Amino acid sequence: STPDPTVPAVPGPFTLPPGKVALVVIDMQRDFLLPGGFGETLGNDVGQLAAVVPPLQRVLAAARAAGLMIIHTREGHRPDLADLPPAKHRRGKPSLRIGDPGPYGRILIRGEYGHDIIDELAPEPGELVIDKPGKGSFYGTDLDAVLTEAGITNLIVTGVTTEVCVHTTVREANDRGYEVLVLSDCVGSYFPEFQRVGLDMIAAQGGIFGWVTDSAALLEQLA
Ligand code: TIU
Repeated sequence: STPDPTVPAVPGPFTLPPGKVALVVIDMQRDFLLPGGFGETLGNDVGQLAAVVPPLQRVLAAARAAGLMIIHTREGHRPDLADLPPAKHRRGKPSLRIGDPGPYGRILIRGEYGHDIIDELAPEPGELVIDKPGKGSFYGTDLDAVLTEAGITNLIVTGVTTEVCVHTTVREANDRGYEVLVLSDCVGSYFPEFQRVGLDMIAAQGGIFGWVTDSAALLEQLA
């Protein structure tokens, strides 16, 4: 049998076992990416995240063509806020809080326009959308059960933001035994220094949480 394909990465080649790889696209929601959404109400420059969209569109198209399992996540809460911990509701000094009416509907509430994924990366029929109440994609969701049932062992992780929902998800996945590859140009942070250090932290110590490469390296293997 031929060896499984690999992608050049840091700290070493990342294996793509056929049928066992899923692409995870984290929280590419209007509330995080568009002016006036939750990300901006937290005081962030949402323009920092825009560069992620074109390479992520290319990766999504290639993953679809290669037949990879594709999972989108969305951070958000029930309209009655029953799943919103008061500590999360209170946190920070945002100009608008979760559940408040904003320019794209109620901030980070399921079913609202701003809570949904940007048009450029809209899920296609058959792709899984995981709604999550926290920063990690495993906490309070059935993601682990879904991946286990599908026989997925390796995750390619993309989305926003690098040091918050991406990092939390990568750490959760690593502790659950998944091999995780993060695409440096397909994850984004409001803070350039967090982007750099966040990526370094994943691959340091021989890959303490996982591997890091860029979209071009992956696309060569998926083509
Ligand atoms: N604030 C911030 O950087 N991120 C979040 O609140 N959620 C995600 O990262 N998705």
